[in-house]
Amino acid sequence: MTSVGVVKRAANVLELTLAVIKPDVVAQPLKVQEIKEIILQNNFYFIHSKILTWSKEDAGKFYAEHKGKFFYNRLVGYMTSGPMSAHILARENAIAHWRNLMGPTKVFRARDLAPDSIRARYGLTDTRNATHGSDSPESARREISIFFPEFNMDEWYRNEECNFRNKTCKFCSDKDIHVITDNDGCTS
Ligand code: 3AN
Repeated sequence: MTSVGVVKRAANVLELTLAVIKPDVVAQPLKVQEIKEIILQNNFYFIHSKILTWSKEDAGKFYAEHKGKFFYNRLVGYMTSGPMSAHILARENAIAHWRNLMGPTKVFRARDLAPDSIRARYGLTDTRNATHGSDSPESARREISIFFPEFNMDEWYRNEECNFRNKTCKFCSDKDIHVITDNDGCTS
């Protein structure tokens, strides 16, 4: 358990987003730890976490919208070069907040416009930009289903969302997820 893992209770419905720490960062465990600390300090809940390595087919499915662009082959090569750390995060306004923490897609733009952002601090180039985050509720649903096919988002909203919003949770660092530590307060 870590002390920054206790999340302030949220007033509004939690939103889910996909956060991915990309292969070159995962190869450096201290950097992964630092990024997770940033996520925890920003009051996100880790709902599910996994380490996984993509095949070229997996990358092609995920980045179908970029097929044909000049950076596509470089992007697929990079994203299949080693394990990634993937997380379903929950928070009020999770999608916008995580993208804001990451900063602009292009690392040099991030360094200029948002020097404290994750991509400015941990990114190397426009392709090797450290992290990924969904950009809309529709992308979050699609991307979470690709990374976590076993996760049922509708069921989570029906059965779990109110628990994470109303109960006390702690971050369990050995499993990389938040766990609920009390049994009262769930009103919906
Ligand atoms: P984001 O990840 O910020 O949503 P997208 O979806 O436009 O950005 O791009 C997906 C990924 O493609 C980026 N994370 C980055 O790795 C790569 N990429 C995007 N634009 C470029 C570019 N101009 N040059 C090289 N790689 C790029």
